[in-house]
Amino acid sequence: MRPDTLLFEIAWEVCNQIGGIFTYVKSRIPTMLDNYGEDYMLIGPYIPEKAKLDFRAIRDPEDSPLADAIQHVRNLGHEVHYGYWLLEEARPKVLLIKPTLHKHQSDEVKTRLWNRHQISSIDADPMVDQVIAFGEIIRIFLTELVSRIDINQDVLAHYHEWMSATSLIELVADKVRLATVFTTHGTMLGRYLAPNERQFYLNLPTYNWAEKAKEYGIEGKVMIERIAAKSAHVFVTSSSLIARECEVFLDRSPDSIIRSGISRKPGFGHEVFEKHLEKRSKIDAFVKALISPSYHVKIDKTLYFFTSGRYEYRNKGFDITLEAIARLNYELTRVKSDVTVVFFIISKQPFTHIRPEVLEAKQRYQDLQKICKRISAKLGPRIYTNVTGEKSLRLPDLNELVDDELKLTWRQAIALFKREGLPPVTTHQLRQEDEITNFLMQAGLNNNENDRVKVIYHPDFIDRATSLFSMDYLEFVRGCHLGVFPSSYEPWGYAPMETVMHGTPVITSDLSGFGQYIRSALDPEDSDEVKVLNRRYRSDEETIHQLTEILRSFVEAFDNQQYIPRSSLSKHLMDSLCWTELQRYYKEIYRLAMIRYQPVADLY
Ligand code: 1S3
Repeated sequence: MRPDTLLFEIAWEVCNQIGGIFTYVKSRIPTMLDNYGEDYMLIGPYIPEKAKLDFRAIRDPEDSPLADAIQHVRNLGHEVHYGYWLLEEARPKVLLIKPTLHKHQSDEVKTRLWNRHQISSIDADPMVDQVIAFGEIIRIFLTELVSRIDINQDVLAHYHEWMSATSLIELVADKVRLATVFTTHGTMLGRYLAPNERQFYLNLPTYNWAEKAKEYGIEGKVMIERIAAKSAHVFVTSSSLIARECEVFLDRSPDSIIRSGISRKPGFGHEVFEKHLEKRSKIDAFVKALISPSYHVKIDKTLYFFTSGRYEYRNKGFDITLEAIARLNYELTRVKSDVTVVFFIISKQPFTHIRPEVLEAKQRYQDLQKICKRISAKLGPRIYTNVTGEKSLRLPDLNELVDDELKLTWRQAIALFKREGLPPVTTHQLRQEDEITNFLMQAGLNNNENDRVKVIYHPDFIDRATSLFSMDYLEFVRGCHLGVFPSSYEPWGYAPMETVMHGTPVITSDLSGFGQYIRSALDPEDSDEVKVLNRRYRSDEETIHQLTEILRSFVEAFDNQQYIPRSSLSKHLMDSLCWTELQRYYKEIYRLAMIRYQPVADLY
């Protein structure tokens, strides 16, 4: 690949967090900038409420093919924003495109997609309409850009998942002068069939993709995915699990399987433990604020478990996890354990606002802390004067040392802090009940004082700017004791990988790409840090049983030894999961894409 090749990375989750593709793209950016610098740019959808958090518009570049191409798209009436994606690690350039078209334009594009590629969008859902609009505007932009740049400058477009890919199909069909790579992070049919069909993996070779796409009403999406996979100069996925689906559902084996990574190594040994203690104290504060207005909770006998990810109830194993924690609660209550487990569920579901009782509890807890600080500030000098004065060596009566005003403020703060009801289970007001709340209700997991497992369902991703925990997601992960991810469909699995790499032990499954990789790299039977559940040949009931047992023995080990393990993967294993190490595979596939797109004559 020539050094000045322009590289576009195109994904629906650029500046738009929905699931793991966001983490993938975001974490790879520092390495991409190190390698491609100013020639690297991302393209994503413009979603105003998300863009306002981490996008900053800047003036268009002057007198350049890029500026002309952006202007061309705007002249056609499309809304395009050029600026920086404001990440902690880096600030890459991004182009955000409002994914809408006028009705007549949309009809025209849909007709073209049907005539040229048999992509059906009759009765398309609003998501498909947006995807088609997004793709059309990218097509116009890249066509224009390529026509304006020097003939000797190469362009490569790396697309992720079907939502980004209609322009790939069109640009290749139009023979526009650019190389394309398509990465699929799962397949549409896999996502739909895995949770609904019995023995999905066993029956995989027997499925007829067209019949199944029709049965599940996802023909348009599947066709976009299939044609993108077939059209791309290079086709990639992240695990052998998905590679097999690609053969059956997309009729193309990936050219390459590249595991996913993280941007930098999160540290070793005591550093990991110190960070855990620091972050844990913030979670302690949140839990005390939420629970102690209702009843006392012994923080030094409390463990924090969590699960997180895209809201796919069965695929991400939320169903198995909830059943296991309900059984764990039953078991711990039966043996009258004095350990409390607080179980956090972090996902994204439509909500209207953070529940006022959660914000109030946080505020009142902070007020109490301030009063405590005022009391100790006053007490300190008074105790000192008292013991150095004439009554020296006598223990002072602390009550006498606090004045009435402070006592009153304290009593009032306590009265306000206490509440009648139980601690809230859900931190945000959901627009409607979902499978998680229904399960919790039905299982009676409502944060009763006697329950040994308390649940906090946080239906929003954790982001530093808006975080109820006063930290970002990875800091929260560091503060917890265990991550639980028994997925039944998990192409790779960022959540378990990031968790264990940040020092928190994790449970994953043999149906996740990461779980399979870790099994090949270390023996999970002997490992405290990663447990890999056997889901592939087991029933749900067997998996729930196995998971409950692992959770129970984790609690037991903590109760017996008061020891909270932190994980420390070997340096070699950590390195193998860092983008700096994995980048060489991308260099190879980019090179392959350039070779394939050039007419053979051009190579000589
Ligand atoms: C996908 O995101 P998801 O949460 O929808 O892509 C991720 C990055 O490759 C992957 O880790 C995850 O398993 C997939 O499911």
